[in-house]
This record gives sequence, structure tokens and C-alpha cells, in this order.
Amino acid sequence: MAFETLNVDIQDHVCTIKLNRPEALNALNSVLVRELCEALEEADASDKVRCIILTGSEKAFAAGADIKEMSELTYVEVFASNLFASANDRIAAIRKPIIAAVAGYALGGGCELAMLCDFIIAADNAKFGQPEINLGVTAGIGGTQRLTRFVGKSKSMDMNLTGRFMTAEEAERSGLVSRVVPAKKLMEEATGAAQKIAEKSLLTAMAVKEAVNRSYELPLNEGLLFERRVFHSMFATEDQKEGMAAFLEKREAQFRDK
Ligand code: CO8
Repeated sequence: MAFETLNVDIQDHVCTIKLNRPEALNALNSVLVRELCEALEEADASDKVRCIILTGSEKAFAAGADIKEMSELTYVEVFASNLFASANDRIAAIRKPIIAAVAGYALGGGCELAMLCDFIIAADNAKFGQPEINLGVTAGIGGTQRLTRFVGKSKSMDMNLTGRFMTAEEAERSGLVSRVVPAKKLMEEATGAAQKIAEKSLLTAMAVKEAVNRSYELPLNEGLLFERRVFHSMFATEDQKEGMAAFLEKREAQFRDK
């Protein structure tokens, strides 16, 4: 499918979705949000895709929701349309792994979008922030919730109350991002990670994603029970037999997602 605000490229089972509204630092307007949900769902359903990378430009992953588009909305309109709720739910429902490759600004909805992905690889020029308070609003799809789980209450309050930006180095130190790389190496690093994931059993990768995400939702004993059930269920798959046989036979596993 062709998109107005995205470039989508599939190579070696990795689907790279690049946000493409350079004139507005990839601000998330309604067209982009709708197209992004469609592109992610298409990748999730495609046999050609085993891992997804979401990225922006060197200057901006995304500078937040489109302020021009939002500025005149009324309470009744945002409540009635449940603004951004469906995007949150549709992106959170993607079952294949998604890596956010973030360079430049990831602010407001941009930071929240990166946190909706499964992990974040940051360029050394990345800047994360929840500056919504400067616009007279709170964060809307995870900036006060997911960010607090990632970086703790004190830093989340600091980010949300002062609206200051966090550098890539601080974001890595705080647990928001998994790796920081030189900006020029960002896509090489993200693609390398995605290809590694694409080599695994997709069944297992999706099960890992479900189990890790449950750790944010459940108390520890319930999360451990969920993990154990998932772990036990993997023994019903051919990929478990293949993975363990390959180890014992000292060869590469050939997973078939069965
Ligand atoms: N919305 C609309 N346009 C934007 C946005 C935005 N969020 N950010 C930048 N732009 C536009 C600017 O208006 C400007 O356009 P023009 O040239 O036509 O005036 C162009 O992009 C370039 O921006 P700047 O000239 O400002 O570039 P600078 O390098 O000087 O500054 C900044 C870059 C610091 C990123 C600055 O643009 C900025 O502060 N942007 C706003 C950041 C912000 O407040 N983001 C939060 C928005 S609210 C939000 O995200 C609510 C979350 C809802 C969830 C959505 C999930 C899908």
C-alpha cells in the first residue's frame, strides 16, 4: 500500500516504517496516525515480515501530536472521538516485535510512540521529552504512565512537570532506551537487531513479547504464572524440538514457525 506520510520498505523479513512529514518534524497528524496503524497492521499480517522497525528522520523521530491540528479541538470533540485511544490500542495490539530507531526529537506523542514499541535504540543526538505541560495539557498516550514505569516516579515527574528534554545518554542510564549508537550507525544497528530477531522462531518471539509486556500489567506471582504457562506451551511446538535438537547437533536451527 502507498502512504502519504510514511515510507515502508521490506527487506530480509524486516519491515522498516519511516515517518515522513519532514516539514513538521514528523508531527503526528490524523493522516499519519491512521496510516501508521494501517502499515503496522499490514506488516503484522504479512508472511514476508518477521520484525518491524519504526523510525523517523535524522532530525526528528516525531515532535509530538500535530499541535496545529489539535489546537482548536473542544473537550466534547476529543472525548467523543476518544482522541488517540484507538491508535494506542491498535499499536499495542501488534504481535510482532517492533524496534523504535530514534534520532533527534522524540517529544510528547513521539516519545509515547517510541515507548509503545518493544524497545528503543537511540542515536546519540536523540532527545526525549514530555513537554505537553508547556501547551497547557498533560501527556495523552502513556507519557505519565509508561514513562514512569521505565524511568521511575522522580524522573517522570521531572520530565512531565518541567517539560525538559532527556539526552540519549540520560535515557540509556534511566532505562528508557536499550542502546545508544552514533547517529550514522542508527539504522545499521537497528537493522542488525531486527535481523537477529527475524532469524528466531516467530512463534517464540511473539510469546516473548506477550510475556515481557505482561510484566507491566500483572503482580509478580501472576506474571510468573503467565510466563510458566507460556514456557510450558512452547513444548507443543516443532520449533522447540528443532531449537534443542540443533543445539545438541551443533548446527544452526531452522525454525519453521510451527
Ligand atoms: N506539531 C505541529 N507542527 C510542529 C510540531 C508539532 N508537534 N513540532 C514542530 N512542528 C513544526 C513547526 O511548527 C515548524 O513548522 P513551520 O516551519 O511551518 O513553522 C517546523 O515543524 C519546524 O519546527 P521548529 O521551527 O519549531 O524547529 P526547531 O528546531 O526550532 O524546534 C522543537 C524543534 C524543539 C521540536 C520544536 O518544534 C517544538 O518544541 N515542537 C513541539 C514539541 C511539543 O510540544 N510536542 C508535544 C505535542 S502535544 C502531544 O504530543 C500530545 C500527545 C498526544 C498523543 C499522540 C499519539 C499518536
